[in-house]
Amino acid sequence: MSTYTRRDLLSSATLLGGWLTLGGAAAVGQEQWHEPGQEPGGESQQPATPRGPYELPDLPYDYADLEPHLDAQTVKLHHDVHHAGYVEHANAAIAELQRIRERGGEAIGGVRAATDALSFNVSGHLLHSVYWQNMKKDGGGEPSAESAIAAQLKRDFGSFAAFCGGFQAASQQTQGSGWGILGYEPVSQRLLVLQAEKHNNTMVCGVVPLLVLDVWEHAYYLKYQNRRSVYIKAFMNLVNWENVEQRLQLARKLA
Ligand code: MN3
Repeated sequence: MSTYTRRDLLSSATLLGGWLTLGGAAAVGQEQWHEPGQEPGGESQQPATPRGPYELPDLPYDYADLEPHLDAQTVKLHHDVHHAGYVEHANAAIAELQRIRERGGEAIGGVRAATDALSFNVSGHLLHSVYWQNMKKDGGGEPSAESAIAAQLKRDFGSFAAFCGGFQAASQQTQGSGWGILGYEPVSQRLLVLQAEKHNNTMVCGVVPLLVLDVWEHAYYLKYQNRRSVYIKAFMNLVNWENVEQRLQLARKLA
């Protein structure tokens, strides 16, 4: 971390979909507040809705650009409704924890519930932010032979094909709703293929996600119904390997 300046960290925020900006949650406690339908100084008894620190990122393409692999309706609902919900609830959890602290932390049960909501919703927001950037129109194939990600996939998994097999199997076999994840583990400086159940369970602490595959049913059911394996194969045709390469280059600076 010594060579990784705060400016690097901040400039990488967009690329990493916010994953590395947790330390930058200096924003926590500095939230800007607004109360829908209420003028400043009003007397609503409803809790204020926090505007931040998390925000829904724009998609880096149009809804229909990922067809035929992902249909426009799925992408629109997934981003505009599901991802937006995680952002809203992540901000609400931050706000609730702030309120508990201001009350002196006496509501211990409230801390438990708000911290659980924080883990689930912040993880959901960050993973979706990476997921959108991991895809592009006319993606797929293999990473450039000269890229660092190509070399490290071969070093850590034996071959690109072996990585693909493991990544797709992890995604396919994720129990219930969750994610298949290719991540960089900074202590061993190795790539790992992981599963996340829901958004936050069974993850390895400190792993930086480089390539993530949402296998919640909302990610594919409209087009693929119960055929998760077909969706997974379709996703591989969308992978933006240049984005994965950029994430690896930044993650290596954490070692
Ligand atoms: Mn999702």
